[in-house]
Amino acid sequence: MNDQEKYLFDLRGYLVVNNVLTADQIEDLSDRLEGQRKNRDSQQENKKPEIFGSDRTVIRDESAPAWTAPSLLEWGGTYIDLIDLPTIAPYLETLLGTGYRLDHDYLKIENETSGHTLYLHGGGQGAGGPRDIVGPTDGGQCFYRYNNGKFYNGLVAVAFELNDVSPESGGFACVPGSHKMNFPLPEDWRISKSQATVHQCVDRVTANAGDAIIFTEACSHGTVPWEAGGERRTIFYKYCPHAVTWGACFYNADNYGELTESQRAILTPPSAFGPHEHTAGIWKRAQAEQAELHRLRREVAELRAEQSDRLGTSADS
Ligand SMILES: O=C(O)CCC(=O)C(=O)O
Repeated sequence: MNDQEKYLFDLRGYLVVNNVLTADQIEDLSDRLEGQRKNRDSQQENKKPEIFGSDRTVIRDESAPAWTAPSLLEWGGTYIDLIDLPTIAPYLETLLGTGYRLDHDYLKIENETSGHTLYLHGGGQGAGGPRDIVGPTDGGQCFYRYNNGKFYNGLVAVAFELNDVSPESGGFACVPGSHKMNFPLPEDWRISKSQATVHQCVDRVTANAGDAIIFTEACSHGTVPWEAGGERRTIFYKYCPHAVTWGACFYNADNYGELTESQRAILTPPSAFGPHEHTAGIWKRAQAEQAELHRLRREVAELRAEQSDRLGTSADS
């Protein structure tokens, strides 16, 4: 992260980094997404807006273990590479310090039918509250500061764009500089149902396919309603300092195939120690317990099936 980028991030609370993804990576991410969309369309009504992955606040599948939730990481390929992308890692290390962790991930699609409303959230001191989707209280989760030559952020989002986004289309927007605000966002600027009513203090940020918008959740931000043809398909990976958590669930690194040591470290659940041998030992045990739970559930299901077959057979004879 060079000096100009540090200046801009401190000034505005966000940064656009061009060409962080190669053409091959964009293609792989798109292909895997479109495969999932086809699958989903055949399984259920075409729900709008389309959101994949999980912000890890709800459990939709009752058979899923409590502390892991669905994730884009299950799609494999480049979705795994995004955990620790060489073009992004130096920014995260500067903004979050060493030992940062991936907290949650999701992907959303905007188009003319997705019906989004700009709902500004986050913003300096005192974010949170019943009207702010960053959380029901300001638990200090939206912090931003620069002190003694270091950045401190409570959550840093990396938004990877799979399509070009022009200023008049819609997409990511924020109130630049609001990560340092001492006053709450004026309520009547928070919600805009069309582009015509978006307040002039809001920056609409443009980006091309393969670019990443890196922003601090402490900046008031949201999605400007999409008023153009085509689609915006954006992947969000959100990172915390190692001792912080936003999600109520964590990643089980055993669920996503072969990972590098560094990727596994970034998936470590939160603690003051970060990816340290003591915490690693504790989570290894939790992962073994989760594997055992899956095995036992399978065994019980098989025994129940055998029993009901036997009962069915003896009732017939
Ligand atoms: O659509 C966007 O880029 C904004 C997403 C957003 O509001 C968020 O990730 O909290």
